[in-house]
Amino acid sequence: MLIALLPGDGIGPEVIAETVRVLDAAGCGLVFETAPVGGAAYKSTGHPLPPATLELARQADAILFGAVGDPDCDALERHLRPEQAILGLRKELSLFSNLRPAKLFPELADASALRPEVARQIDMVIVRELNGDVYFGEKGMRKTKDGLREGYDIMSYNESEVARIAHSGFKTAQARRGKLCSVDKANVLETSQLWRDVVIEVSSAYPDVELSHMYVDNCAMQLVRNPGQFDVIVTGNLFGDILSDQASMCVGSIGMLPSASLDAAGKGLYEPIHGSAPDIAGQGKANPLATILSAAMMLRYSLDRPEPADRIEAAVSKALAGGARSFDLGGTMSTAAMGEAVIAALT
Ligand code: GGG
Repeated sequence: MLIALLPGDGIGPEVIAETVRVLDAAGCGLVFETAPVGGAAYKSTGHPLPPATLELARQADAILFGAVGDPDCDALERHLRPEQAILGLRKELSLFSNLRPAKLFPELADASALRPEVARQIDMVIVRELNGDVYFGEKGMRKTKDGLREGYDIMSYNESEVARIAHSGFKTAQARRGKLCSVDKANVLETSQLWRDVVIEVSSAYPDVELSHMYVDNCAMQLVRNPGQFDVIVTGNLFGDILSDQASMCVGSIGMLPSASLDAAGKGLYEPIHGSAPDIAGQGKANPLATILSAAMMLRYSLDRPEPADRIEAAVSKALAGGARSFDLGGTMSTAAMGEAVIAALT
């Protein structure tokens, strides 16, 4: 099985290195081929997503991605910025369904931003749409009639884009506790009104799933007030981006949340939800667990290898129970020491 390794920028290479060590130690027998992406790729090739990197991603059985984002590139035109690499990969490969599980490891109840008894209730998946919304709508800068600069990003969804992510949400809920909450802003946004209408239409194919709707502002509040009410949340690109960062702090740290970005056939890109964290890059302070857990999702969803996926997840749990704590979790262990702790816990 060929894995395209795209470490990217900042802490990306550090968390990817530990993840490869864990996959090797778990005896997964994977073949890795590395390619530049993001700011690193811009600096070496002049493009954040070079054609050779995209081709490798197409050919591979799965993609393991670190993070992109580099302050050196802040002044570049938007199409050359590092973040365009991940948006380009998602769009080019039709990776429209982003699964972001948020579940508290019981050992991390004290690291949560919530009271431990509330944090312990969290066990949800956020299903974020990845190919539409303001990220991909027409955007630009213009002058108003009064001569003021005005930026704009068009938010748009068509019904087929909403229907396919709705199916992902319903199927994810069917495989779990059977509850789907669709999150929108239908009281204000036309895109959200369409979103709600289409989700309701799709729901007739899933009579076994209990569907509810929630405005995104209420959802942000409910995530800290009563997160145990959520099983699966399905939402758009922008809302999902924000809500999943919020959910990550409810389970201890943004360094803990993995993700899978899937196409209709199950091909996937796997990445931590965190970015490149340039403030701690190169210091060995990054938490590699979100990437290691993303690799476990890769084994399960794209490579049909549930056994090593289970073992890696169990090893993360055991390492945490044994006291492994990186800086974001209130500890002092380095990125490499965290990887080592997971390897030592593999059975
Ligand atoms: N590993 C996630 C990452 O690199 N995030 C940086 C980023 O630009 N993300 C945009 C997004 O998730 O929509």
